Amino acid sequence: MTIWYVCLSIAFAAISIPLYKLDSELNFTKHSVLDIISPQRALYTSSSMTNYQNYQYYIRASIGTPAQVFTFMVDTGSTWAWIDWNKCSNCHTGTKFDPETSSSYHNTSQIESITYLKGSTKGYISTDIFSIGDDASLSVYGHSFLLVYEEADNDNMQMDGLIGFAFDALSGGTNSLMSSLKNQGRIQKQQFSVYLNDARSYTDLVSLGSSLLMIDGYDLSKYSSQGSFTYIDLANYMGHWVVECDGVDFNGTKLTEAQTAIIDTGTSLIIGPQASVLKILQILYYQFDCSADTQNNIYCNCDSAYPDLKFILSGHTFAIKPIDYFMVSQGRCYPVFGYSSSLNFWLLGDSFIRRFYINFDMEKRRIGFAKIKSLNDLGIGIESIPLWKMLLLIIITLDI
Ligand SMILES: *[C@@H]1O[C@H](CO)[C@@H](O)[C@H](O)[C@H]1NC(C)=O
Ligand SMILES: *[C@@H]1O[C@H](CO)[C@@H](O)[C@H](O)[C@H]1NC(C)=O
Ligand SMILES: CC(=O)N[C@H]1CO[C@H](CO)[C@@H](O)[C@@H]1O
Repeated sequence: MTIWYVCLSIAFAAISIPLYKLDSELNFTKHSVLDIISPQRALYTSSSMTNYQNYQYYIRASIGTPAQVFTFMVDTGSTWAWIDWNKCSNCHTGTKFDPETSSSYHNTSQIESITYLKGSTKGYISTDIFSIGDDASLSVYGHSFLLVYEEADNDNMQMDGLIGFAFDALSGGTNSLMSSLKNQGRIQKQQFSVYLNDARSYTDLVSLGSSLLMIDGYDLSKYSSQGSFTYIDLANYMGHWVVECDGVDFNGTKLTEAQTAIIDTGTSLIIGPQASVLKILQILYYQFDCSADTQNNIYCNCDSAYPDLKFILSGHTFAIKPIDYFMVSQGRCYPVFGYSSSLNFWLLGDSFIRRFYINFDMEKRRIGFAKIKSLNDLGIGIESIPLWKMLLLIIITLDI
């Protein structure tokens, strides 16, 4: 079973995935997670949304008149929005859109296909009303999306469709949802912020609160212990949320195979150049308390200490903890990364993003990072506390 999910609209050759297994210990389905609010009020104060094994975060939005409600992946790695057509026979399991019952639906008859790093979709470019939130308070008219009639390799996807939050350059100039919201005067600034909670149990969810996508604003005091964001300008204007990467530091070894990094909520894990990822695994294997199982998967002793993984983005260091790059399975800590020999950049997905409260500023073409509050407030230094104990400590602390 593939345990990560990638959505990035770049065509690539096959990607290799290390054979890390996820078994029943981590196989818990959590409830609630990605809520949306606008600065003024909550569009979602509570919801029955699902954080699927901490690896897929999604929101609810509706299309059409009357509104048909769906779950959508929030993907900063692509721009088009899409939903499956109810006449699609090979599409993945999920709720599908019925255009015949929407009085505001329009079919342009044009066909568009999108190839993601993993998976692909093909559909008719269509327009309809898109509304974010149950009460439809943030809605746009005539928003372009793909009504999908064919797709491949989306079986792992837990949500019905996808909404892209990258730039219009990736959709050939067609308005992204953020652009439509701005053009129709529904938001003031084209910016949004993301908080992904790190829920490893139901208790965590209750303590950490729902994940949140905030459109046209941010709430630093609620999600971060920092008073301001550390902003990094985008490395280019090709359409992605891409920043310069000066290198990656792991226990004093500098990995310089990639010069850029893409911040992608549509990717569950961290994916990088094969050479860099293999070096990380080698360092763990040769310098730390790690071994290889019969299938050559590297796993580590959860009672030992491990280094932070530090990404140096445009001169600023962003460190993630062992808890972010390990997955616990049958008492073993498996480092989880994806890699591809054809990848010359880092794809920093949810396991990186969860460490930060992030402001995506489309107008100034920059990304602001602020350390998240929850873990900082516990005052735990992973370097001095073994990973397994830290996991327990978090759960106990949050239980109080
Ligand atoms: C996860 O749990 C569900 C429900 O108990 C089960 O159907 C599924 O096979 C499990 N998946 C894995 C990978 O163990
Ligand atoms: C959209 O138009 C194309 C071309 O006319 C047609 O083949 C297709 O069935 C239409 N799709 C929908 C959902 O109406
Ligand atoms: C340069 C560096 O940080 N090296 C450390 C790598 O990890 C080992 C084991 O924890 C340390 O002893 C080194 O100091």
